[in-house]
Amino acid sequence: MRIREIETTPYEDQRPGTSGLRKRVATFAQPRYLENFIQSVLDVLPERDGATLVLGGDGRYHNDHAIQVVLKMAAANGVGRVLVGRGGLLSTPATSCLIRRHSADGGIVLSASHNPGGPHGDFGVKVNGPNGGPAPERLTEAIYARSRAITSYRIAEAQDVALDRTGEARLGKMAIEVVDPVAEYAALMERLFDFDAIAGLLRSTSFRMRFDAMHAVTGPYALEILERRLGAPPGTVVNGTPLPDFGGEAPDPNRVHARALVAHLYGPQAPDFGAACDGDGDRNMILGRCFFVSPSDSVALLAANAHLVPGYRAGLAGVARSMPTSRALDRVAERLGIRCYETPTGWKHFGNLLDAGLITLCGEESFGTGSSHLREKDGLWAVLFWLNLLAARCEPVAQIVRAHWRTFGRHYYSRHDYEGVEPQAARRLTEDLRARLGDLRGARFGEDVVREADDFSYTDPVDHTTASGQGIRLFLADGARVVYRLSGTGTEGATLRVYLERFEPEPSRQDADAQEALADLARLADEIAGIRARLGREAPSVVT
Ligand code: VG1
Ligand code: CO
Repeated sequence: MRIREIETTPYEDQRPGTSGLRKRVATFAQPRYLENFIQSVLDVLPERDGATLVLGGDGRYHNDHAIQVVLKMAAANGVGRVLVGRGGLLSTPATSCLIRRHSADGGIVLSASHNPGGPHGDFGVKVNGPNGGPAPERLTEAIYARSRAITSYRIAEAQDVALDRTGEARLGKMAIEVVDPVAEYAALMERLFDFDAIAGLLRSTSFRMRFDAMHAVTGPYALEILERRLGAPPGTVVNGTPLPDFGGEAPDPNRVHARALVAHLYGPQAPDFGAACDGDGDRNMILGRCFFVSPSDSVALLAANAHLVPGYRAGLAGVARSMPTSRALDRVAERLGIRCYETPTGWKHFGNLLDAGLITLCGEESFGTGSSHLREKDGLWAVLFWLNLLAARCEPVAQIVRAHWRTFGRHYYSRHDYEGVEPQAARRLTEDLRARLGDLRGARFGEDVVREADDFSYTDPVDHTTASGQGIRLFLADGARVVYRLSGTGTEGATLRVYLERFEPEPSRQDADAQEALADLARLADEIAGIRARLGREAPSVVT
């Protein structure tokens, strides 16, 4: 095998965001763009020579090409062994699972997650460490620094590796193992959940569900686990074949992008349970018949009911949520007598807490839920957790959630996204808020009083690294909260996220529509920050 060393010059824009490097396909398709980034990743791997890596992607456009580039570059850079998913496919959680089970040194997921795919869509590269989790900031910053100084990359001159069948192959000295993308992940799920009870539920005539894979990576996983192993009727999984453009939709499991599933769950033929996952399989949306479960409620409810699930019967060490996620989880933690950590947005911040055994369950408002079983959020895991609860409690989804609200109170919650806005205007909006924090404390707006205002910063209790500037928080005197934050995963313009939360302890007032219950708060958030005026938008582009 001949190794070529190819001269290159740096691209200036290869700083990973909240979750890897995400750009338009056209950006990734520029000469040497992907190669520069992959060489930078390989250069900062602590133990590159003879290392074992796990490699896969969500099947989006450019996946096939990029996976061959990564394999050839890994071989040229002395990597010892690569486990790659058959067909180049691996969900993000399955990658995490394989890294851990094979004690690999890290992994690479080719995905832009819930962002649209296809030739005009997005592509991305996520890098994971030896614990199976997203690379921590010091690693992504090292990759970025390297990408700005790069002068050459190494690549093997070789034929493409056949990935359509499981088995062993070689590229020079490097061993390649093409693995079934589903098998080890499915085995892990069988150890965590009561598959007999779930199978009983799915096979009974009185229960029906629909799982929407959104033409993305969870199709093969859901077909194997839900239909083959658990015996759900054929057709339970819809859109189960991964497509390079996800059928033209953003594979984002929320009420906007998973419209068809939502319409089905609210329609005349509505089944009892509905769920969807995102492009790379780490997000989940949970629906009951005519009922939407807010992700912030979902993680709180899983924590409160974890004792019903075999893998969590021993109890929870602690829990964690990202800062903008509602405080529903905090109330459950209080009741359970365990700690609830509050971290910045992005799964990488849960890694140390999980590794140190400080937490067992964690979640984000952005449809992400997970646990210590691996180091990524895990969409199908959340779906199976819910199915296990439904089997154990024999109650409809809506009834379970309402009972939870009665016990713990309801946190009305919504996120309003202003996507693709002018970056400078968005930056200025948050900078101005930051500059006004002192004035905002104690300020009165009509009936509302701002009790506290700050810019969230976090010190990791394990390695004591700090992350600052993680979002502007306004706490109102009546207990409501508004958070403003700029997205770190977009590829065009900037996205302002406004997170709204209001607590309602009184059961007779817990059944309102969330948008109605939060309308005043949304107006206040606009009034304080001047969103409409500054961004030139009348309304958010996505409401979840
Ligand atoms: C978004 C979400 C965040 C999530 C991240 C990656 O980040 O808000 O909670 O962890 O996406 O998810 P941001 O910076 O755009 O708000 V995934 O499924 O795209 O890996
Ligand atoms: Co994702």
